Amino acid sequence: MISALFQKIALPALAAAAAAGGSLVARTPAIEVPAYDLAARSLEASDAAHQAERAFDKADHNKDGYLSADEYAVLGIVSAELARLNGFIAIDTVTGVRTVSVPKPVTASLSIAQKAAIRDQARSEYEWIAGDDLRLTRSEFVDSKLEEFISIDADRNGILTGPELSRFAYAQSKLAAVIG
Ligand SMILES: [Ca+2]
Ligand SMILES: [Ca+2]
Repeated sequence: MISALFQKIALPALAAAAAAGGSLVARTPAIEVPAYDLAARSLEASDAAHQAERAFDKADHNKDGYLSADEYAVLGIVSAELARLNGFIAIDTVTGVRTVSVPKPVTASLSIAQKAAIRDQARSEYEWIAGDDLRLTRSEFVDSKLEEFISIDADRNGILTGPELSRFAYAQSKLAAVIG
């Protein structure tokens, strides 16, 4: 009698558990592992170039193969907003997305004045990177990021680690225009 009652209760419960387990498995394929769970330990120049290519493609909104001054400025503002919100920079490396934390993360969004400061900074960077024709190509953009990589690689070993990594992430965040 008791065992019959137990079976009546247990079987639906088991079925429910099996269904839940089944759906859990179905909902967590490897591809859905959070992309931002891996902190970078080091970055190579090829990673910086890979990240730059991805960033360029996202920033080139009208897909004409160039970044306009506006597209470049929007990239800076979006980068700063994301860095403030997340407290890290996501870097699209050769082996996948890695994160590097950035200082003073704040959840509030940027003020109009802060966006203007980032835009001003972006304008002077843009003129420098794009050159006299004021057309910023993909290779100019990637080269500028590689130059940045080299300038940040203080010990000249071709790899960014520790404080170099932090400086690289901070440079990508564009927060220097608002934090200093
Ligand atoms: Ca464009
Ligand atoms: Ca180094």
